[in-house]
Amino acid sequence: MNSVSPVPRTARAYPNIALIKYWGKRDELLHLPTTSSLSMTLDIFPTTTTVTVCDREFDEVILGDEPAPTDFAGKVSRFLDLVRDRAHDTRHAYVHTCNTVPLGAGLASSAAGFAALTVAATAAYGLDLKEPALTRLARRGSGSASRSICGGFAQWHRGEGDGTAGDESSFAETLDATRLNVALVVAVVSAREKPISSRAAMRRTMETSPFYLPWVKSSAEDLYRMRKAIYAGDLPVVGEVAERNALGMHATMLGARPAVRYFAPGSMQVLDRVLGLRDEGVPAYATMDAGPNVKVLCDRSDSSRVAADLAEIVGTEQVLVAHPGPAATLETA
Ligand code: 2P0
Repeated sequence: MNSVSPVPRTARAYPNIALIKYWGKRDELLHLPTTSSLSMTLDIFPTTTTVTVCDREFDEVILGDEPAPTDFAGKVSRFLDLVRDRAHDTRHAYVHTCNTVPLGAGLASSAAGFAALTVAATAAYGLDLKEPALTRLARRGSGSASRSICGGFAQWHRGEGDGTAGDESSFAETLDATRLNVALVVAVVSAREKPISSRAAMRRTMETSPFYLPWVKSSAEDLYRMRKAIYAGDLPVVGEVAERNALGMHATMLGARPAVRYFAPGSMQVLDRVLGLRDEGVPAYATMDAGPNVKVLCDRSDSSRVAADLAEIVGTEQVLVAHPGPAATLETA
């Protein structure tokens, strides 16, 4: 048993949007992905989480001002078991988490949530983990959380092999993107609840879609081109590769049985507008995740123009502008 004093430890982390997507696991327990992915951490809607180790019989999880729903609390508790195991400490914890993502904004809160929990919980249990180890642990909560440990642009490596070898080699790291000066404009098309969770949808896609393996193969080529373009500050290549990688991921879902379709009529309208912007000489590129909302990558200097155009389709209130944001951080005790 560790003799850590029950000091509350607080961490903050931000959502990320993948430009090369994660869609499918080769190991469901260790959350080892089929492909490497690449993302931008945002500067909006952080999750702030405080973990206090204490002598109580159960973990207590508070979400905002209320006790967390049972399934949410269960996920947090199972994640804390991984931390306790590493810290050789069996004590339970009080967890308070505040998530600022507006309901239905289409910015998955699980990435920021598990990244903040990873940083706060490891500190609370007295573990001193460096960034690669934090990203590997965050991955066990939610795959995409590994990328929210890093600031700016990050690559989550699929890793090689299975079991321990896979676990040790599947981590995220920050990429040099100093030559890119971008914004991500989010068009909230619908606040409707997802028809199917991304975890279930990616499993079904892998198991039933004939388009899945070709996408996995092309994703490796996309990643190679994207990394070079990010380093060179080449927005048109970054954007074109991001757009085709995302549309390819959605194509794999449309081939699943039964099909998984996250597109809504408004998504198509926004995608059309993005093509229109390009025709008008504005480099703007779309990406979509497990929902109908569309995120548009553009130069920072074009973000007002892009936001105004998208507001004509979805309404001003439904447009958010984000930029590359910070890594997950621990508040000083
Ligand atoms: C991504 N998504 O790369 C992809 C694109 C959604 C579409 O990561 O099962 O919540 O917890 O590892 O990380 C959403 O999946 O899934 C996701 P789990 P996660 O951002």
